[in-house]
Amino acid sequence: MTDFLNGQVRVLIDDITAQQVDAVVNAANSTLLGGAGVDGAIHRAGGPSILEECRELRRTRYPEGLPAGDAVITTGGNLPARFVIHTVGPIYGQHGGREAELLAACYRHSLTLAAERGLQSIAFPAISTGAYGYPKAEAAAVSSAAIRDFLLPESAADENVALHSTLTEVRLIFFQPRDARMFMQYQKFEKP
Ligand code: AR6
Repeated sequence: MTDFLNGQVRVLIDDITAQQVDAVVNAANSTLLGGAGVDGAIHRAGGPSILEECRELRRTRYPEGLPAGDAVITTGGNLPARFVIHTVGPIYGQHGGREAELLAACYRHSLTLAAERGLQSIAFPAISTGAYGYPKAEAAAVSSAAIRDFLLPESAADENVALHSTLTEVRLIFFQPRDARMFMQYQKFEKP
């Protein structure tokens, strides 16, 4: 079983840069100027127009860098995806216990940006679980709960509820089969 929330969420083993969706999410850093892992792969495959927009965002809106938990949207450049949503995950152990809150905010803010643009499909990598050291089991629980709270109509207290209608597909992309299996084991799409 790799589908959750009535098929709105799908878990896949694949490369984030190959996703044919409206937006792919980048596991960026605060500089927005690129790095390794997902970030490097997205900029390599997407070409220079993404970096140009990132530089402009730094110049205009985020001279100090994009804070952890926030998200911004740029063109998808040469990627199959039309847009890239750049979010900065928490570095595990460096936010005084606010890591889970910040990781959830990455997912919520990325989904909000997609919904505000009227996008239908979005693909996420496992944010913070590489260079940023977030334990994969914990990240599975936090990220799935954040996606669930955004997509489920029961979370009507959420101020973004009116925007949810456009998003019909959320893909969660894992590079390694064992990471996908770990995610499946620890996900919390069902409300406790
Ligand atoms: N497709 C899907 N998943 C991938 C891919 C890919 N092409 N490449 C790696 N992963 P990371 P972070 C998985 O390190 O932990 C960068 O330097 C990988 O196995 O990309 O948020 C940035 O500039 C891991 O499970 O992101 C930042 O400085 C997950 O994606 C910093 O790393 C995330 O790994 C961000 O670290």
